[in-house]
Amino acid sequence: MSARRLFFGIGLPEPLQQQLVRWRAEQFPEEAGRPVAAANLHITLAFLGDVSDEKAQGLQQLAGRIQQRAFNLDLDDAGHWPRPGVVWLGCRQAPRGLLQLAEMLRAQAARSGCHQSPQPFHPHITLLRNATRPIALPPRNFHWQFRVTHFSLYQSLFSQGRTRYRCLQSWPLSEIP
Ligand code: 2AM
Repeated sequence: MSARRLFFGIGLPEPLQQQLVRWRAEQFPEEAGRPVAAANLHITLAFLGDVSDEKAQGLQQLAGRIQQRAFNLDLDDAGHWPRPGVVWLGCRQAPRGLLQLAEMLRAQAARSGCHQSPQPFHPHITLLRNATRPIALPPRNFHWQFRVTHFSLYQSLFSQGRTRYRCLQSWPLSEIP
């Protein structure tokens, strides 16, 4: 049976992707790591791994039942995880809506047999990969905000040496007060 590498995540508005890429180019020297392509900047909510079409359908149905409010996300934190070699952007205080959404998707994934990392969820946007050497992080004088109005299921594709994420389906978050 065919299996696709899938994850639930939050995409970024394109103007923000462009801003982040410009900022990254100013802040980090080339040797710091491999920059993630602008279109690939995202926040992973739940990583599913290689999933059969049948299992993906079940997960899509469950995702459609989630009732969750839209929320604002403040990007005001950055960090470096030397072991996986990741430089990331995140939030000093993650909004409750984000944590609840990830918690639900991760619980549904676990119940459907997708192994979930035992590490606590730390929402982040990976900016650089292969960043295994010590680096100086930029001063924390940056702040971007965007409204998260939907979440999506993505397929991770790798071809011709490049990773690309294809959005398979999106679900809206409610704006009702
Ligand atoms: P990362 O950005 O922290 O590397 C698609 O591969 C997305 O799923 C990436 O954002 C990646 O997170 C995340 N991901 C990949 N493999 C993972 C794993 N084994 N556990 C959790 N998240 C993973």
